[in-house]
Amino acid sequence: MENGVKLTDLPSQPFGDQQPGTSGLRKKVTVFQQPGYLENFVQALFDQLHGPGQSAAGQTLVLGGDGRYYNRVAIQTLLRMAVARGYDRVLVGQGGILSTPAVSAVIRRQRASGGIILSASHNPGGPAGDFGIKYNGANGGPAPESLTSAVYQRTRSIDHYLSCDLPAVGIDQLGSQTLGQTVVEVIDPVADHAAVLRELFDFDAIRALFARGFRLRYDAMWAVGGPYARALLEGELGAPAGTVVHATPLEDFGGLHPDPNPVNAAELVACLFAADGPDMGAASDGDADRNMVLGRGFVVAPSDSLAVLAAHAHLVPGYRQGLAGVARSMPTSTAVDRVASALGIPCHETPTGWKFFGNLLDAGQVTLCGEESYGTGSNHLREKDGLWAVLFWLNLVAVTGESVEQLVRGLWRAHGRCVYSRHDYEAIPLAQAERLISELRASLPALAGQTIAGQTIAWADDFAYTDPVDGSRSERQGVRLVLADSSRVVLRLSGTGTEGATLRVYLERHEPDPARHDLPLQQALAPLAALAEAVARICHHTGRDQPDVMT
Ligand code: G16
Repeated sequence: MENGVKLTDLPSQPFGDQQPGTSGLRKKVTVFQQPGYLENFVQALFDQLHGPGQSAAGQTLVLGGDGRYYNRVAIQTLLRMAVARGYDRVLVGQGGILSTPAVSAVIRRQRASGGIILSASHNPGGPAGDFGIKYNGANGGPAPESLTSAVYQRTRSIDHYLSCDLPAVGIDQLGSQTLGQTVVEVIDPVADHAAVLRELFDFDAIRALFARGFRLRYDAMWAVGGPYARALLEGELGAPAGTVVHATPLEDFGGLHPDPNPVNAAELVACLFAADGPDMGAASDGDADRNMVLGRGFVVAPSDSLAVLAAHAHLVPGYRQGLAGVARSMPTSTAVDRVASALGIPCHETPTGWKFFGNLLDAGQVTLCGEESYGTGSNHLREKDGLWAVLFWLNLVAVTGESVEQLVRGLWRAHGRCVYSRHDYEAIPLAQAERLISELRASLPALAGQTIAGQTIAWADDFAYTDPVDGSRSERQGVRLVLADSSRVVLRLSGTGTEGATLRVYLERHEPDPARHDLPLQQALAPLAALAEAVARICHHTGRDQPDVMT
């Protein structure tokens, strides 16, 4: 065929489940290594975007990933398929590297038609680890559910894919090459993202902060955030060399779990709690969209982080005009709701998954958004953005003269503390998890008014969301048990795991009394944990009497 374009048959048995989860298709590397597996998904995606077998002429595709094992192989597969489809341009990050926020930045600044992100986010990498693929549209944000489910349907019916014979395409040197109808451009992974961030923050104030001796430790967790953080923090803002640690993206993330929470980033936490530790700590995940922020001897809860950023946004150049509104995922604590109500701006509650913020951001209804799962972002992109959050905190520390801890304590003083914790039960056999959730759902209608484990439930439901912009409806997004004083327990199954099911139990209680703000977290939340156990019978269904992770 023309330009070496060829049709290759796919195995006659459809691949197992290629249904995307909360954030794209995530599976073990070994699943992706099956011949035709990645091709099947990409063919279905391209068919859905351009019409079955139709050309992508006139379109620009952005391509990159977090550098994990299989990234380079997958990039070559995708280049062959994109060239065969006749894309005008493919912009690929040098070395196959682009963080998730960087893909969003490149799509928007280069006016691309969309982008493909190769990442399993915070999941471990390496030959025995996870891999993933996700499509973002022209707004720079994750594809909506309507597209991902259409792609999934198509993965089940196609029997061939379109590719072409190409020698391995060089992706390590910047520059352009023409392959068939397509110009493949190897781009600097950092440039567009850095340009977006430069427009938002007071770099002079942050530079002056570092010049005064302020010490930051940024742990990139051997993942893709390293090059971005180094370029801006050490390269432009004058932070001393060595501020960014674990900065080189490794294919297996050094064998660690690149998920920035106090459990996985224990070394960073220890540094911040050591005598003479740095003033601030931060970490980002595998694809650098998540962030964790710490003060000296102080861990900032993600829900509090969102609330602090919202409360002080007017102090940052990019948000000087104020916020149109804020949004949080349903399980995220209500700290930001309290700030929004004080500011007199709307606060939207969406299902878990960044894609649900997209319409609100596009319609100008919200400026900042965030999630309990260590994600924060704004209308500057359509992805959460780890480095953005760290720069926001640095900007606030620089212009208020307050420490990270003082900023959070200020939030608690003004609005009370939303005492909050998430309990994860990992790798539960699927059938057990499904039985637990279906029994829980069945029990919901009878729960209101009942006193269980000493707690009286005011109301209970399974969260459903109607998108205010396009009217689309998402049901069964998490069970909520709410008490009269607004304390709540939320239970849902994770959409990002690759082994069995992960049950997440979110506990929240509002504490107005400053004298009680420092009570040990799990102790303060123990009555709610007992309620979760009594209602959902976690131990009965799973045999577990303790969560695997508490954050
Ligand atoms: C993804 C989504 C996030 C969401 C998280 C939830 O994060 O992008 O918006 O909060 O999943 O994960 P789970 O369903 O496991 O609770 P990421 O960073 O994995 O892309």
